[in-house]
Amino acid sequence: MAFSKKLKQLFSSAPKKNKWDGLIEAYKPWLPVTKNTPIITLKEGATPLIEVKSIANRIGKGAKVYIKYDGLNPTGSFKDRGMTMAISKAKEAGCEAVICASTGNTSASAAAYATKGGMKSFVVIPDGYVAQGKLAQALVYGAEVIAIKGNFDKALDIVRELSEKYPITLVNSVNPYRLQGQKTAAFEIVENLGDAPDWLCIPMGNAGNITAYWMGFKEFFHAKKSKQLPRMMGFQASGSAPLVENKIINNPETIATAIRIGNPVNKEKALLAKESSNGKFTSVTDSEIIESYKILGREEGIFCEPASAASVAGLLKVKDDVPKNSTIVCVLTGNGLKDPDCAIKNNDSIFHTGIDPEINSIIKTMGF
Ligand code: AN7
Repeated sequence: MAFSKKLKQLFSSAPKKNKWDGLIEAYKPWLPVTKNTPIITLKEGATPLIEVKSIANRIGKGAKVYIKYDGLNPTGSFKDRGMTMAISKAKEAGCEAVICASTGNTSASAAAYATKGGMKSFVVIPDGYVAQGKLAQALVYGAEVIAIKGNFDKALDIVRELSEKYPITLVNSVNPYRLQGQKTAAFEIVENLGDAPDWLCIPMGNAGNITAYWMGFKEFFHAKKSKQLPRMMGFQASGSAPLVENKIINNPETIATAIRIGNPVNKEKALLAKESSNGKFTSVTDSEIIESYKILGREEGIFCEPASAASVAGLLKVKDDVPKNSTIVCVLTGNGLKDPDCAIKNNDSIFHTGIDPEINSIIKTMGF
């Protein structure tokens, strides 16, 4: 057989990967888009659901635990799900510039999608409290970065007022299209598991994501795509837990800078999600967050940012409440690469430095 014919055969029998054109294409009937909406996408969504036995073993009772690894979105966080919608709708409305306040991930995502859509982006961040990776992203994606001497809550107050007075679209989660896009993560979980889980564990900052997940689970339940609804288990860092303590926190503090938020804008909606799902909000300490962060890295090969590890830390904290044979999904909202400083400071691995570049000294270092 001629070589070229063989080659042709080989290619035609190669398995074809399913085509994925982003979550708006995938879930169009469920989203507020029309044929006139220009779809601005970086092919976000379709993130993996990974079983994590090391967490299940710590719970026992036949629990099955999965990670929804949303840190694998194009800019490394779940924000891309909401941003593809917010930016597409802003483009449809003829908007030329967008603005957001951010603890980091929203700014990275807004910058990337605005650029993809040919729009300008301004991001207002708390000076000194945004992880390096996120700041790097906003700058590389071409945002204009404004770091203020104040926290996220202050930044959000400012951008809300600004967007009311000037022709610039606000893309924080007060923008309803954001939550519409984010609800698709719940759709994916139901499709992967064949039903909704018993529990959904999720970190909360501004509480937009928990609101979006609840919306997604309800929509699929009412469309009979799932037989049940999950209990919504929300977790906050203990130094920054306005939803657990039921009061505004004026000076929120936590190692999980992504959720360093003292006055969540989606508070009412999140409380409704908790009440209607028979859920529970609990706080976890920074050391509990770091403990889970390390377990995920060392025992599962999953690197998330500290805010994301709050969902797993929370699950382990309330593990005595887990009913027998439960299916639980923990959402890991952001990629570990976002916050390299935290990673370098918080691990139990061996790191030899200043070693002579000779085989003998390396062998000695290795303990042989
Ligand atoms: C990794 O980027 O608020 O409860 O400005 O980055 O929907 O606010 C980030 C929030 C969880 C909390 N995990 O989500 C921002 C911002 C990570 C995050 C949250 C955030 P919400």
